Amino acid sequence: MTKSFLFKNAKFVTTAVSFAKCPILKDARGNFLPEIAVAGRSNVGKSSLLNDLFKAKGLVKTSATPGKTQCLNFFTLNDQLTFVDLPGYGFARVPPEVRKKWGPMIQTYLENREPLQLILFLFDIRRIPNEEDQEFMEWIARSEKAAILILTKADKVTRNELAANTKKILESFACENLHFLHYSVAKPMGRDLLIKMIKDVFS
Ligand SMILES: Nc1nc2c(ncn2[C@@H]2O[C@H](COP(=O)(O)OP(=O)(O)OP(=O)(O)O)[C@@H](O)[C@H]2O)c(=O)[nH]1
Ligand SMILES: [Mg+2]
Repeated sequence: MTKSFLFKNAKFVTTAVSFAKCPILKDARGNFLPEIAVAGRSNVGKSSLLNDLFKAKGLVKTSATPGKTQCLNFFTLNDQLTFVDLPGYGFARVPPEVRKKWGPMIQTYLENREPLQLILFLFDIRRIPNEEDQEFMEWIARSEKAAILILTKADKVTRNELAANTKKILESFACENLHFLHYSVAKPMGRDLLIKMIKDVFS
């Protein structure tokens, strides 16, 4: 059966400070709502992408200062899907005791969260993956969930750079059959394609 998902009526549900505190979200029939996690380096544009996708300015807190999202923030869309805004990794200025908690929390979530069906891995189109990014990609692979690589801030590069950087990033991650797309909240770009790709995962 193909289910039609409506990309409207986004609601903030709760903030979880640990894996154990993640909410159980079910539909009227008692089935888990399919869950989509939004992951990636700090400041890559995770919260901005969610606001853009939801067409709900300000529902998800964004910031020019990296490290804004420090917990797992849960949102539902039309009471059909759950989206989770994950804390960003790789931000050096976060105190070590906080960083020590984040890594295991995100890893535990990705590998054990039952309703989780899709991981959106956001990566800045202007960067080349480093060791930390590769490690994160390995966590995603280990979770054995569907994943889409989203190359963000596409408005910040020229057309030529977009093509050249995309090639380098995909080569560096060396993941076969990895679905990817370009996204920009500023231009705007990628929203319709992302919605289509999400629907395809659940059809
Ligand atoms: N030019 C441009 N700027 C963007 C885009 N997406 C996000 N930004 C900016 O990037 C900064 C970080 O955005 P956030 O959405 O808060 O990033 P985040 O990944 O949620 O960051 P953390 O919560 O710290 O992990 C903000 O200043 C945004 O305005 C984009 O597509 N284009
Ligand atoms: Mg954020």
